[in-house]
Amino acid sequence: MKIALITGITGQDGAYLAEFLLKKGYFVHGVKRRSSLFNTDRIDHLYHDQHELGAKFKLHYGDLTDSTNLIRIIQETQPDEIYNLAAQSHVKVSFDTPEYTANADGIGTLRILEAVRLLGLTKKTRIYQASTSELYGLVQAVPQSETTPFYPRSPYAVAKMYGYWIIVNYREAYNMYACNGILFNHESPIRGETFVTRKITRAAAKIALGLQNCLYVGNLSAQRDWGHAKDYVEAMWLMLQQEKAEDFVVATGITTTVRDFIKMSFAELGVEVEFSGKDEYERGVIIDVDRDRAAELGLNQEALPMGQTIVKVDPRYFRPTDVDLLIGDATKAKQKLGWTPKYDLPALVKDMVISDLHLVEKDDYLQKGGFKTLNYFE
Ligand code: NDP
Ligand code: GDR
Repeated sequence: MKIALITGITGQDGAYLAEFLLKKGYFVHGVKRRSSLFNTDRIDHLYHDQHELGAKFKLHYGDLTDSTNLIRIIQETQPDEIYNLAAQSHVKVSFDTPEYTANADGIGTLRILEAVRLLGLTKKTRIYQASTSELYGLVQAVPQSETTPFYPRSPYAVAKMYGYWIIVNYREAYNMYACNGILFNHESPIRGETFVTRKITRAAAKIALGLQNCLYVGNLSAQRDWGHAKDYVEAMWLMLQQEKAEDFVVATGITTTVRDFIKMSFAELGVEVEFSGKDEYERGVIIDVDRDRAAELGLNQEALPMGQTIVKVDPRYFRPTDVDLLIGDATKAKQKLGWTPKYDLPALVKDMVISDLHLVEKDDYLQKGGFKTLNYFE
């Protein structure tokens, strides 16, 4: 039985990858951080009591900033494959916590490589590094491929740049099977709520149900190549099954603005939004409602008056330096790995919006039923 170790198992990709590998018959070990509340929501369905016979999923407390802990976990688990997905992964937050981000995302990658090397596992253990399209940063050329120069535009991207090159260096210096997946943005119903797609789909669901008035966002003109996380974890696995370790771009090849993602999300709920104005004065207004679609979804149509402003720009969400345009060329992954995505953008948007609609409805139901504490002192 193959053994995998996933760092960042409690995150979006960690959860999908863990399920994917368990289905392939792997024993999956995961590194989770200690937190004051349970942080395993995304993987609870995979967990079985360790006393049960045949449990093939085990979690270990750990942190990428603690090398002794990583050495111990890797020694104990003796993995055939390590997927290094753990990171402070929010670009905007990296401007607020640049040193921590460098430590976890940059040096954290080095710690994994050194642990494998010091433990004498360089021949046995293959390593996947979660590299990112943020490395391309300031546009040099499009579409971006494995040969496009990097120009990182945030502390996050600079930290990931260190991670990228230290993987290449250890591959060349110690002949390790270590590779970078340069993944473009990938989303899903379990995407973190502060990334723009999930923020939009959650807000669209709440606004359509009359539970929120307006969605506040930053740069509406940023363009991203958005795919589905389910498709992308398969590419990670494929990268570790090759004869030779190489780096691959994983992307859909289609780019869309944040503005259009918003329009598509509301359209899924039967709400047509039109934008007008410029920069921080840009607004999104309801110009039509497909009453049949709204009724089909059981939406409160009173909550959707024509002409209501439901999207506004708040400059607080602007970044000191942003990445304007990402569009990936995944030809190499398609040819060498045989990878093709199953989801296109409309299917991704639908998956996220409908899932959020159900989640928001459930939450509202619990709140109205008094099952959610609103104030501790009342
Ligand atoms: P998430 O933010 O959803 O998950 C990040 C994971 O890393 C969480 O499990 C988090 O734990 C864990 N983590 C954070 N800091 C540490 C630390 N110091 N030590 C140990 N664990 C830590 O990210 P995604 O799943 O979206 O992304 C996975 C990886 O892929 C990340 O490295 C990200 O930078 C990279 N990436 C993501 C892309 C995307 O579009 N999703 C695209 C390209 C690259 P906790 O739950 O406790 O917070
Ligand atoms: P990104 O994702 O920075 O590409 O990093 P995010 O969804 O945060 O931003 C995408 C673009 O949308 C613009 N934007 C906003 N972003 C957020 N979060 N909130 C807003 O309100 C908002 N309004 C506009 C941003 O300025 C940006 O241009 C993600 C992460 O998963 C990284 O870990 C990963 O490496 C890259 O994708 C590829």
